[in-house]
Amino acid sequence: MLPGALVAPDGRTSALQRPAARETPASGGLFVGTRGQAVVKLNKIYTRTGDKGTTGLANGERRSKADLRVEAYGCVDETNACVGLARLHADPQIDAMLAAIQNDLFDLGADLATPPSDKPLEYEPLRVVASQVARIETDIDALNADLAPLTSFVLPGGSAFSAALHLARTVCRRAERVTVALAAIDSEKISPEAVQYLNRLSDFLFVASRVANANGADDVLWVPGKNR
Ligand code: B12
Repeated sequence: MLPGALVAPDGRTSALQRPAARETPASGGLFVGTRGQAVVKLNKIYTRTGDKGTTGLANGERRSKADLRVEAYGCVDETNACVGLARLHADPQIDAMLAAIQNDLFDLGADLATPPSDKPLEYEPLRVVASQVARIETDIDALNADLAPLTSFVLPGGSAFSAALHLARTVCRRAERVTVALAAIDSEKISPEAVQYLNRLSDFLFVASRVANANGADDVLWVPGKNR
């Protein structure tokens, strides 16, 4: 393989080079792994490249750290951290679902960090795909099967697992709002599955939070105006 050749996840290689900024360990980014796969390498960790408040998207483009796209994948990161915390309390069935979700959320981060462009990239960017959204739907259906329908909103809390899932749900919904706001900007594009995934994920986290409250039996429902 040519030095610096880039290798796609499916093994395709190319002598195409990434911009220099992406090839140096100092700025981080793409490296070729021992099995030939493309890998994101976090080695030095502090690169000082962001000290003036900008950061590099996955395509190398510089943006402000306050840019809505950076905010979008930052919120996805927050969601993922909340999911990680929730997993401390998970049973094996939901833990397996959450483990898959944590990996998906990095796919989503990669997707959002790579703006779709009319100008073809020299590689196939990693995007969230419909089957990932469909898997979440299947998981929702499995968990929802034993739950009684609700007659009011649920106060976020109950068991430690349920409270953590509610927190993850609300952060996920923030990620969705920011992603939708990003998509509304004329000069920005996002893949449709990115929003679908976040929308479905918050529903999954809600249903899972009910399962985590004794299948809904321990849910405390909102009583409108109760304490007035
Ligand atoms: C998005 C992102 C994140 C996301 C996580 C990634 C995600 N996907 O969600 C978030 C926001 C969570 C994050 C967090 C952090 N990050 Co970060 N992150 C990035 C960023 C912008 C993109 C990385 C990425 O997701 N790439 C996705 C992969 C799939 O894309 P790709 O590399 O383009 O891979 C494709 C290519 O290989 C392609 N391909 C390429 N060439 C070719 C050629 C051909 C022919 C073909 C066919 C294909 C092909 O195929 C792949 C699939 O599409 C990079 C900056 C950059 N410019 O790379 C920093 C970067 C990797 N992060 C960095 C750091 C330091 C961190 C944090 C430690 C920061 C912190 N203090 O919190 C944390 C670590 C968190 C953790 N849990 O590990 C540094 C690493 C520096 C270093 N070298 O050590 C970077 C380089 C930023 C920087 N400072 O410059 N990060």
